[in-house]
Amino acid sequence: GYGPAFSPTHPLALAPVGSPPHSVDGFVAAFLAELNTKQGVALSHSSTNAQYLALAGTVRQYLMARWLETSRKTHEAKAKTVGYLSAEYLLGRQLGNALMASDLNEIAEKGLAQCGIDLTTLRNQEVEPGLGNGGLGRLAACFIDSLATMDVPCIGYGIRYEYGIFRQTFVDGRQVEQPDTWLALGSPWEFPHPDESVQVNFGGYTEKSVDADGREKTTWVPSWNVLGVPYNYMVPGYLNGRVNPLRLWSAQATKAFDLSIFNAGDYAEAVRAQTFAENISKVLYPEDSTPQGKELRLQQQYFFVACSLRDFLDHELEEGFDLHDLPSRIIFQLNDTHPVIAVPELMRILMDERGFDWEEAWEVTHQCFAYTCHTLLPEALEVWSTDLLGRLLPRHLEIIYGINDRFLAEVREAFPGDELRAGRMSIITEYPERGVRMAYLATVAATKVNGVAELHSQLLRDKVLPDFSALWPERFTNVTNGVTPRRFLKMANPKLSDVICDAIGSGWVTDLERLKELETYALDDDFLAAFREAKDWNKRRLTTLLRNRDGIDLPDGHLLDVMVKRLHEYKRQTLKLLHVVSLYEQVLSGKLAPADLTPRTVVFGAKAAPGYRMAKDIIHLINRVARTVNADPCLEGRLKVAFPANYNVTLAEKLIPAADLSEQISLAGMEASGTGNMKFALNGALTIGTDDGANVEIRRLVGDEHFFLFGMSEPEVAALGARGYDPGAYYQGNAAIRAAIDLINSGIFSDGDRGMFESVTMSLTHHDRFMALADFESYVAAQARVEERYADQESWTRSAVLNVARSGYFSSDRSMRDYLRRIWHTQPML
Ligand code: Z15
Repeated sequence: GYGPAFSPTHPLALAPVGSPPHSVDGFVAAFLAELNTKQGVALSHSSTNAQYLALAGTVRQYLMARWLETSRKTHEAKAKTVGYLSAEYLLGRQLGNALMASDLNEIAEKGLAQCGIDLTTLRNQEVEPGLGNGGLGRLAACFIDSLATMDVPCIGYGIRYEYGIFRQTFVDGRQVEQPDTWLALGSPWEFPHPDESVQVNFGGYTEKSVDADGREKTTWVPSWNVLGVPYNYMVPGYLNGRVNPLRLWSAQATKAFDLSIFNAGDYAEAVRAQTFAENISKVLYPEDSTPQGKELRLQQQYFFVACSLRDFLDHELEEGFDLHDLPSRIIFQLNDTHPVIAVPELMRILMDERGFDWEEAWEVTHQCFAYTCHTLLPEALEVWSTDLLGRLLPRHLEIIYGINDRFLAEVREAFPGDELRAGRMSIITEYPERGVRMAYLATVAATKVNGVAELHSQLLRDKVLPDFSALWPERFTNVTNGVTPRRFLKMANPKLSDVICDAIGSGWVTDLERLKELETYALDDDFLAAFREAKDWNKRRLTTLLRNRDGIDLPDGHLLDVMVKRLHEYKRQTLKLLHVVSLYEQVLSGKLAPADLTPRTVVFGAKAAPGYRMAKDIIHLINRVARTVNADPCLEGRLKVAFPANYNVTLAEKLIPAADLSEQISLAGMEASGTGNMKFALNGALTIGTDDGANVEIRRLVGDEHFFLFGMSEPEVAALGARGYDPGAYYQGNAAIRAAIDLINSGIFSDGDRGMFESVTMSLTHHDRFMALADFESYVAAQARVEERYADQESWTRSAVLNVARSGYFSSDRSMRDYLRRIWHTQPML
């Protein structure tokens, strides 16, 4: 049996757990009941979508009882909970994960087959919830998966965007964005709870008064409000019966608001107001690492944070709970600065609503928050203008000033007479306009501040927040990112998973360091053959997918060289592209015989923020290079470029397992961590990469011989920057660079239009902040080492196996253990 026996007298009156039964017959019965009574169709007349919804509903039934039971146990134990606050969750498809977590894969496959339905077809029906941009949102999804699997109480809080990250299409090689209508065909994984809606206030002014005891009191008199409606998603642990909630908030107009306008007789105005309120959760901002500072974005941030705090305080804690003890029950993890407005919000609640004085409120608030920084790019650090903040959240701005005053007093006490330092550290900046530096606010408030890889955490201390780490050295720590082995190895790579299980059993799925046991198999010919067979199978699967999805032909037998990530200049997609153009140019000019090319297909996947001109120009260039290179017979089919549109989690799950070579080529000191790098290594791709982010740790663990390092180190980058980077010198001084850039400027990729890619080539040769040309020679040399190794398939495969065997550290389960021990001080239940 599953779970405790049904007890009608139990206060929660839970239905029988484990029903419907874990059997093919039980599954079919439940599935048909879902199809008939929930979807309202007969099997014989049902669409694929109706079948998918019915299947999702059936799987949901299995998880439901576990969910209620988890919630009951957690409340009963009064366990400390992790409140993960994140504006993004890039979840990926839910069906496969839910089937895996509840061990229903085989049963579902057999049951559906009895109904004449193919499980894979239904899986492909699902539109993934793309409620995030890239690494930061996917990290949140990995973390909540790991916490559920490790039996740690966690509530993920976020926003239920009606439109997630845009769908990317290419028109004449240029990116065109389409709205992501992920909810259009129904959304079977969510449970709306309008009964638990929360009101969120905005605008207005504050009033000071003196209460009966002579204490000064502040009241916020807001001018408008919206309703936050929670939608719960199940976050199932892997085969452990735990299901944690992910609670995403959707904005709705409040009744009171509507009514006052309706009563005034202005029907159209009332409807407009409703639309205005609902705009708040309408769409995900598509910028990754470059915030836009738009009012609606600040509304989103406060909206979900206010809902989440209210939800936890009013619905998760028992009535009459003494909020002085709040830190024993919750730690709110701030995923970047996006939710940092939670800090003044908790202060406001404690002081204005619960009668705490400042010191008491600050003590509790300080213990309840921890902050993760995900960047080093100055333009990625959020600053909200005090003008905007004062209009939207006047009380919060007052509190932020209060925090800053007390903080600066502390700085002056620690460093008497050092006014420069106090000025540097102020949460309030005066330039280019008066604004609140959200990263400083987060750092001042948090018990712990962490970076996301060792190098990043070091640079965070030394370069981004040096004054803060001097003041509070013990506050700073590192937690290196990780990825969930369930989705990104077991589910995405079933063939390799089987090969691994045959060798070392299945314990690695929840204890990834066990992959170490594969090391001895790196010399076992049968194992190497099975490993290579899995890689070939993954390549065939990808070939079929790209043919059907994009009309792209992947040639057989090529080295599959993959660069997938958001398009950003610091990630240097242009460096990879210059390598391609250079190979092409050498063949065109007769310097290289096509027969000497290692047969190679370069795959790009990347979305550009819609307003990021240079990124969109680079996408255009990649597509134009692909068009020309792929069609030129002089290459004899030995060099291809594939750029499937709309790279997302679903595509990643097929692409990564097929890759031979993982491109992680950011300028050292720019990529905070990277997590794609971990997924590739774990799936047996070798990395060509700079000494940046988590690449540093990957290389250290897999070993130098199994990793292709190139490029300047971070200190070398800093030194070159200090001397002054002169890209023109590299262009003039390196014939291959000059030939490649000149080929782009020749118009060969642009129907003779020599100016089409001027923005890109001018940037590379005149003012490239990310020094692509400086690393070109070293990159090309590393690619030559790649080709040499690849020519020896046995040696390559051995390195690939060792990459898998030594990547156990990069499980997000390990990241969660680090957060638990270093930051949260909570424990798994049982
Ligand atoms: C984002 O995806 C990341 C950082 C940001 O500041 C924003 Cl706004 C979005 C990424 C980092 O670029 C990447 O290096 C890191 O691995 C990821 O967050 C998760 O920490």
